[in-house]
Amino acid sequence: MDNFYGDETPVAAFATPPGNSALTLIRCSGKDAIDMAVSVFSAPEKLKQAKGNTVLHGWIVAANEKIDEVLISVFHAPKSYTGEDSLDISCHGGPSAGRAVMETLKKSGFRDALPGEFTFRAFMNGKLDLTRSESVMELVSAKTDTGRRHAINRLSGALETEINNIKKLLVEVLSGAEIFLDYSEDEIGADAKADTGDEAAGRLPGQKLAREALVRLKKLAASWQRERIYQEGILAVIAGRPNAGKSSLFNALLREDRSIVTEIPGTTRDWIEAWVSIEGIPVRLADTAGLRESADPIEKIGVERSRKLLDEADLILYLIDGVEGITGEDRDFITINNEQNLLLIWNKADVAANTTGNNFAVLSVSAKTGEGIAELGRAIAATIETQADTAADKAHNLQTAALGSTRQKNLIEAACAALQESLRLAEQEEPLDIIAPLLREAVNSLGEITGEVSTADILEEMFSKFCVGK
Ligand SMILES: Nc1nc2c(ncn2[C@@H]2O[C@H](COP(=O)(O)OP(=O)(O)O)[C@@H](O)[C@H]2O)c(=O)[nH]1
Ligand SMILES: [Mg+2]
Repeated sequence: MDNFYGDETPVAAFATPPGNSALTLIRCSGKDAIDMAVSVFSAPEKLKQAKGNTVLHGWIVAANEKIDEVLISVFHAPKSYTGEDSLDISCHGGPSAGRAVMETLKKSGFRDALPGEFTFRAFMNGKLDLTRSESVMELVSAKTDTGRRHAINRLSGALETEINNIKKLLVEVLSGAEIFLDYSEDEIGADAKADTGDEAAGRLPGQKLAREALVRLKKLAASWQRERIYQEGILAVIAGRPNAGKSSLFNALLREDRSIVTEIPGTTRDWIEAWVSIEGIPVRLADTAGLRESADPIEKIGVERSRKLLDEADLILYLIDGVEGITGEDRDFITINNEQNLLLIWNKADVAANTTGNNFAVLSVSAKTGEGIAELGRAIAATIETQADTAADKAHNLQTAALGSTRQKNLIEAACAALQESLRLAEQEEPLDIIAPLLREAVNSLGEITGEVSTADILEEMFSKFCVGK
C-alpha cells in the first residue's frame, strides 16, 4: 500500500538536520512502535516493560552487531506528542551513526515519516487543533524573536480559544433561528423571543450576538495585517517622478538588471516586482511607472496601476531626482501620502548633493554607483521592524488572538462575508430559511480553521507543507 496520511504504521524520521553535531535525534511513532523497536534493542525486556516518560540506555543492534549506543525516551499512548506510542532515539551525531540506526529501524518495519506526519497524527488524535498544528511549523521556521513569540501565542491556543468562542456565539444564533424555522412563530410565542435578549431584533433572534461575532471576526481578520509581515514579508513600492531613478534603484536593491532602465521618461509603463531579502526580511519590491499626468493611454493605465499598488504598499520608497531637486509634485506626494510609511530618498548623490535641508529626513543614495544602498537597506529593515513592533505592541497582551496563516485569513473572511450577508438580510426582514444557511456557512468556515470540519484533501495539502520529522 502506498504511504498516506492517516494510517497507523509506525513511522520514523530524523528530527535533527544532517551534518556534524553531538547528537542525532530519531523520532518513532505508531501503533506497535515499541514492539518493533524491541527487536533491535540490546535490552528487549527492559524496553517492553518500560513505563511511559522514561529513558533507557542501550544499543541498537542488528544481527548481533552493535550499530550505535543510544538513549531511548519512551512515551506511551496517549501521553506523547502524537498521542501514539512513541520513541525518541538519541544516537551519536555525524553522518554515519544516525543513518545506520535509521536503516536498522526500517528493516524492522518502520517506514519513513511523511512531511508533518507526526503533527498530523497529533491532530488526528485530538492533541492539537489545526491552528496549533500550523503554529508548530510557524515556530520551527520563525526567523525573529517577535515571530517566535507570535507562534508561541498560537501554540498555546489563543487563536483556537477565540475562534471557538466566536463559533459558540454563532451556534447560539443559528440554533435560535432553527427553532423558529422548525415551529411557526405563533407556536413559540413571545417568551422565546424575549429569551434572546434582543427585543429590537427583526426576524432573526439573537442579532446582537451575531453582531458581536462579526466585530470579533473583523478584529481577527485585521490582525493578519501585522502577522503576515513575519509569515509573508511586506510590499515595498518604489515611487517618484519619471526619471528619478526608480528602475535603477530597483536594480541596485536586487543586485541584478531586472528592470528596464533608460533616460526616456515613462519607460516603466506597468510595474515590475521581485522578491528580495533586505536585512533578512522578505520584501516584495515593486518598481512603478512614474506618477505623472500623461496623454498616452497605455502610460495612463500604468500610472493608475501604480497608484493602486501604492495604496496596498506597506512601505513606500519615494525617490527624489537629485539633479532636479525637490519639486512641487514631490511635495504634493509627500503631503498626500504622509499617513503611509514613507521613506524619502535623495537619488543621484554622485552628481548632486542633498539640498533638502532640515525640513525632510532624507537618505542620500546613488542608484548608479551603489553609494548609500547598504544604508538604505538597513533603514528599510528598521522601518519595517518599527512598524511591526508598534503593531505588535498594540496587541502585545499575549492573550490577544491573531491569525497565523493565509488559510486562516481566507476562512475568516469567508465567515465574515456570510455573517455580514445574513445580518443584511435580517435587517431587511427576509425569511429565516434563507438566513440560516448563511449562518451555517459561517460556522462551518470557523470549524474548518480549527479542523473540526475538514476533509482528507485539505489536511493532506496542509501537512505536506511541513518538514519531515515534525
Ligand atoms: N548620475 C546618476 N544617474 C542616475 C542615477 N540613478 C539613475 N540615473 C539615471 O537617471 C535616468 C533615469 O533612470 P531610471 O532608473 O530609468 O528612472 P525611472 O524613470 O525613475 O525609473 C537614467 O539615465 C539613469 O542612468 C544615479 O544615482 N546617478
Ligand atoms: Mg523606470
